[in-house]
This record gives sequence, C-alpha cells and structure tokens, in this order.
Amino acid sequence: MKVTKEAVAADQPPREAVQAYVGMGANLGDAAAALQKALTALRALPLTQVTAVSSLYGSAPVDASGPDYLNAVVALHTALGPMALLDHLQSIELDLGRERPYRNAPRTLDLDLLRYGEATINSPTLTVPHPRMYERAFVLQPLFEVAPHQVTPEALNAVAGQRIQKNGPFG
Ligand code: A4P
Ligand code: MG
Repeated sequence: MKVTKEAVAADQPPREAVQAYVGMGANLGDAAAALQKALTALRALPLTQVTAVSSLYGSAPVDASGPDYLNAVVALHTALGPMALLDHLQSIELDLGRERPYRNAPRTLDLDLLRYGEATINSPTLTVPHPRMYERAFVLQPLFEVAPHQVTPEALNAVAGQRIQKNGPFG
C-alpha cells in the first residue's frame, strides 16, 4: 500500500475525481442477490463510474459467526466527497434491508470504503484506509484482483491462512 501524505477532512468535496475501492460482504439470506443489487446501486451513484469488479469470493467468517460470506471488491472513479460516498454506501445497505443487532452480526449486506484516492481520513464516522482491511483475506484477495498495486505480496502472505475461494464471476 502507498503511504498517504495528506490528511483529508471527511466532508471535504474532492478537487477532482479519485479512485476509490469498496469492499462488499454478505452472509445472510440470498447473499449473491444482495451483492448483485448493491452493485447495480453503485453503478447508479451520481458523479461515479464503476471501473472494475472483482470475482465473487466465498470466505469463512472472520471475527464473526454464521454461514460463509460472499465477498467482492468494486473500484470506483468518483467525484463524490468521502463523506457523501459513505452516506450513499449506508443508504444502499439500509435499502437492502440490513439489520445491525450487534457488532459483526451476520448481515445481509456490508459495504466498506477501503480506500479513497490517497487519502487518510480519521473522522468520528469514517476511517480510511479501512482500519481492518490488512487483516482480512476477504478484502485483500479481491482488492488484489482489481488493483494489484494496492496490495503487496507481504500483505497477501500475512492473511494466507484464512479460508477463501473464488466462486466465479460477478457483475
Ligand atoms: N466507518 C468508519 N470507517 C468506515 C469505512 N471506511 N467504511 C463507520 C465504512 N464504514 C466506516 O459500520 C459501523 C460504522 O463504521 C459506520 O456507521 C461508519 O460510520 P458497520 O458496518 O455498521 O459496523 P459493524 O458491522 O458493526 O462493524 P464493521 O467494523 O463494519 O465490521 P467489518 O469490519 O466491516 O467486518 N468475514 C468474512 N469472511 N467476510 C466479511 O465480509 N465482515 C465482517 C464485518 C466480519 N467478518 C467477515 C466479514
Ligand atoms: Mg462495515
């Protein structure tokens, strides 16, 4: 990963469009349908283009219980500010019926903002890069697929013990 140079206020509008990466996960109900609907919603975001979509991965729950997850990563080129983008991600989660009874509860849909350009963001509601992404094969493997420059071999190696497999194409 590139070391970021610039602290960015979360509500600052971007000066220009940036490349952002969104991690998607679901492990309840029809998880594949939830991810597909979420992708359709991401494609409809204002000021935003989906530029790459990873394969669909199946993964064992990490720090969580319940059935295996389906995970994917989507690359966006967006002129939305980071906070506006997070708001949209949360709206999509809510629209698709996510419930949050407790932290890391099984969920119908989880959308995480992994990277926003080169920004480092530490606001009460948004931390970028996502604080746990480097601990998780279910993030790093699909991110490596769409943006190999974002993931070092060392980072992939560090999560090599986690069970994950490519289930097939997505999008
Ligand atoms: N928030 C801060 N930074 C961010 C960011 N970069 N992206 C805040 C998204 N949200 C961010 O989110 C809680 C709050 O985090 C948001 O309101 C936002 O203001 P949440 O998704 O409701 O939180 P949570 O589910 O309680 O926890 P969290 O930390 O989001 O869970 P994770 O870390 O996303 O992990 N195992 C497998 N195999 N696959 C998975 O997809 N997912 C999780 C959830 C656990 N284990 C998993 C998987
Ligand atoms: Mg989350």
